[in-house]
Amino acid sequence: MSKLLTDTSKFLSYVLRHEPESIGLSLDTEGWVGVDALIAAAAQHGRTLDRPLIEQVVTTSEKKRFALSGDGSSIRAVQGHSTDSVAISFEEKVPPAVLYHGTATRFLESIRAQGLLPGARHHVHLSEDMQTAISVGQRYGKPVVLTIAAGAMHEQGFKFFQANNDVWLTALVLPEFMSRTRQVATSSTARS
Ligand code: HQG
Repeated sequence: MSKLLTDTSKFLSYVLRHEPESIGLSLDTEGWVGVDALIAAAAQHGRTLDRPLIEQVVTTSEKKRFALSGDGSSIRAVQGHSTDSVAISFEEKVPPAVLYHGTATRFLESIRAQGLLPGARHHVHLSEDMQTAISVGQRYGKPVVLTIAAGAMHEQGFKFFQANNDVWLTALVLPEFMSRTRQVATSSTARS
C-alpha cells in the first residue's frame, strides 16, 4: 500500500474512531459522518482528501476498517472506537466455541489478574484465526495468543457481537475463560 494510502487510513482511523472533534467533526451514534463534511473539516485542518482517495482507502483496507453507506454519502469506521460520541448497535451473535486474542507478553501478568479489559476502546477485540491474533499482539511487543472459551462465556450469559469486518467484540473476558496458546500458527492458517 502506498504511503499516501497508509497515512490517510491512519488519519481516518484517528478521526472516525477516536478524536473526531480534533477536526471539528461530529459523528452520529452509529459512527457515520458525511463524506463531504469529512473532506471539508479535514481541509480546514490542512489535510487534503478527496472522494477517490477515500474510496481507495475503504476498498484497499485488508482489515475492512471503514464502510461507505449504500449511496456513498457517508463513511464510518466499522469497529475499534474509543470516542464516547459513538455507540454502534452491533448485532448480537453466537460466537464459535473458541476465539483468539493477541497481546504482548508484558501484559500477561495484568491480564491474568484482571481479565481482558477493553482499555480505551468500547470492546475487547477477538479473532477467529490465530494468525490475525499474532499480528494484533505484535503491535505491542513479543506476541502471545490467548485462547478464549467464547462458547462457554456465551452459555454463561456474556454477549458477543461481530463487526462487519468479522472482528468479534465482547465487553470483557474473565481470567477463567482464557488460556495461553502454545500452538504456533502455520502458514496454512495464515491469512494471505
Ligand atoms: C491489552 C487493531 C493489561 C490488550 C487490531 C491489548 C484489533 C491489557 C491492549 C484492534 C488488559 C489494548 C484492537 C489488562 C487488555 N492488563 N493489558 N487487564 N486487558 N489488555 O489496541 O485488541 O489495525 O486497544 O491485550 O487488529 O490490541 O486498528 O486493542 O494488547 O482488531 O484496525 O491492552 O485494533 O485493528 O490495545 O486491538 P488495543 P487490541 P486496527
